[in-house]
Amino acid sequence: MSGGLYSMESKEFDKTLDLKQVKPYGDTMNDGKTQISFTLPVPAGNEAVEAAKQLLKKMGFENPLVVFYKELTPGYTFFNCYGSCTHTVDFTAIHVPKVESTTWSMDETDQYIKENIGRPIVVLGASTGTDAHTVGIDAIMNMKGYAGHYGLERYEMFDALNMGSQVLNEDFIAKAIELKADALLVSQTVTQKDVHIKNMVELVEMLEAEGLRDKVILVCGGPRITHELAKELGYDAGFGMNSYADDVASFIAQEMVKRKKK
Ligand code: B12
Repeated sequence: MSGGLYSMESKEFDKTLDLKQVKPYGDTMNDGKTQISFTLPVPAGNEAVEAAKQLLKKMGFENPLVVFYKELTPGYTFFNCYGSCTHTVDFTAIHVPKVESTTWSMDETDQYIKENIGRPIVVLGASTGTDAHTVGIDAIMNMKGYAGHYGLERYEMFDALNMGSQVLNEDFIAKAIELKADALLVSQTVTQKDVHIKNMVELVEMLEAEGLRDKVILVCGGPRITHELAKELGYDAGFGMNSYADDVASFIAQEMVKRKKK
């Protein structure tokens, strides 16, 4: 739903909504009610509950409540809490860079490729570096797809190869050269110690060294990937959570045609 439509509907629903000062709500608009969970490295007990409440206050929550706690393992306690958020954000001032393409259905994209490119687009994907997570790249590429969206292998006009996980950048590039890939799809899930950034930058540098960077459409994705980060790192597009094969397929097809026209 677009921000504009959302604001109009919400304003009709509740006249006290001010999009310049938005905060969470649970029961009535602007009550700030928030659920939050975390683990503290302390044993369960009254002191632990008090520590959780004091932290909630420091986080800007009024009326902190611990509604559930459990010692997970000796010395580590998990908490479920509620509190009223005292902070607000200006929703009207938010601008998030997004991939600029129109998302079509599988049939529409296939038809567009037939009419404008005239051959299947070769796409190579992998979860690269040391990253062992495959579910994200499978969701985008596998025949059966994800959440009701068929993956690229299902498309008539995509030749898609999914190399799986823990694929080294050099092996990824070697396969891209062998297949004459038009587009490369990189999935990154682990972001600890910024390992995803190092890995993604290394790929760009290696592609540049091979003289390949401008010859391929380079796309990355993952739960903590944004389009803004992708562009910063030298990628053509970045897709985060709630993205599907339809989004990526449409982007690649439209981008290829755009480049052909240049
Ligand atoms: C399943 C899972 C695992 C499984 C993975 C099995 C497999 N075959 O993939 C196993 C148990 C092996 C595992 C291992 C580890 N995991 Co793990 N894992 C998860 C878990 C529970 C779910 C991830 C998932 O499958 N999501 C579902 C998919 C569909 O969502 P997605 O990946 O976001 O993909 C979507 C989008 O992001 C996007 N997308 C993704 N990739 C791409 C690529 C492109 C090109 C495009 C366009 C789009 C796109 O499209 C998808 C569909 O919408 C998450 C926690 C969570 N709930 O998210 C932790 C989590 C990701 N794991 C985590 C960690 C730390 C690890 C380990 C390092 C743990 C350890 N210390 O050993 C190891 C990894 C070791 C390694 N070398 O990588 C952390 C990562 C923290 C961080 N910020 O780095 C998480 C967040 C758990 C946590 N809260 O700590 N894990």
